[in-house]
Amino acid sequence: MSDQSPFETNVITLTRFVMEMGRKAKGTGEMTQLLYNILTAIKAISSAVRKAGLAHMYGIAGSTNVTGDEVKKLDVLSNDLVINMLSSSYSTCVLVSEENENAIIVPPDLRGKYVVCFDPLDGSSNIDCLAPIGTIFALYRKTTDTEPSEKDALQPGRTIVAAGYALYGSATLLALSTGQGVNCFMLDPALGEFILVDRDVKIKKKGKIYSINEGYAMYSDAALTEYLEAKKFPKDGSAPYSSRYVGSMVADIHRTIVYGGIFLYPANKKSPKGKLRLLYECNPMAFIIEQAGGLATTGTENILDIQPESIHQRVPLILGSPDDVQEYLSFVKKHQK
Ligand code: AMP
Ligand code: P6P
Repeated sequence: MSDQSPFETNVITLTRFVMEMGRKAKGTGEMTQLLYNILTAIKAISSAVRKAGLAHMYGIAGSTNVTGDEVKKLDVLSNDLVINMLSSSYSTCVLVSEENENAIIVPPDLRGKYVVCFDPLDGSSNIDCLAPIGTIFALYRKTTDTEPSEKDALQPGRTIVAAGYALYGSATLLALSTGQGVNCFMLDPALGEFILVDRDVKIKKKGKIYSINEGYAMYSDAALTEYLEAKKFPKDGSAPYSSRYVGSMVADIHRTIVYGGIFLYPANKKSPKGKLRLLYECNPMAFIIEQAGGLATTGTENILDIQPESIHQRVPLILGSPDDVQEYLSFVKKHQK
């Protein structure tokens, strides 16, 4: 049920929401400023995503538009937007982006206390077919007093202080958690503001949808094969689950939060460590799912408990409604040697 009509005179914008949370926290204002700057980048990405076709921002970097200007590929543009907004917020010191091989160390005169790991445009392989894509981010506090380095980003997801994702779908949605639950905001293009639409979102205890790329069935282990068989041919007389897979993590996980069910990108013979990245895909999503009452696991340990070893490390990811994830884990347990 929507919380706000866009025509109300007392809408709760994300700017207002973040400011109120900041006042309550009695902080220095650094996190508030950081969140504001992330939101500005997301609004700019949303605008670019919606104009990409007109401005020829699809396709290969280095193409030019009708006026002969160099246009950047959407994911390059998104990455530049996030890096520039984060670096200029006076609240960050180390940035880790899916697009950059090495961590970005913020110049000393611009530094603050936060480490931010982000995927500026996840699912970019779906851009040209207009499938939903997203931006994912996680904020950590720098815990060392040494010169900022890549090592400051190697923190378990349990230490996340804020995480969120933007979904550029039929509308632009932002889901944000700073550790007190998950709140969802919809971008009102007329206002240029995100409006609170769902407070303290909670995932269903059990859903009826599984989400996995079944094209990899030949690479799956016995536990996964048996689990999926049980979803398709239930032996207890219940209806089989529906299968939904967009192939864009933010879209598949947001649907899982809204409708319930399970999203799986497990390890398999093709990707022995899974495909999804720990620092800027799995950790932020696991933080949000746990804040919404769900579970997120590799199949053998909670995602948020993993001690990262490298900034682009891949891990298996199974997350969603607690009963669904626990049921999957029961199949893993059954097949453990
Ligand atoms: P700061 O001094 O602004 O970096 O804030 C210190 C701590 O207070 C942060 O790490 C958060 O845990 C909390 N905090 C500050 N501002 C906010 C905010 N806008 N929303 C939620 N938590 C906040
Ligand atoms: P596959 C998109 O490329 C992405 O990184 C995630 O957004 C998505 O969940 C996954 O890869 C899809 O991978 O192997 O099913 O195409």
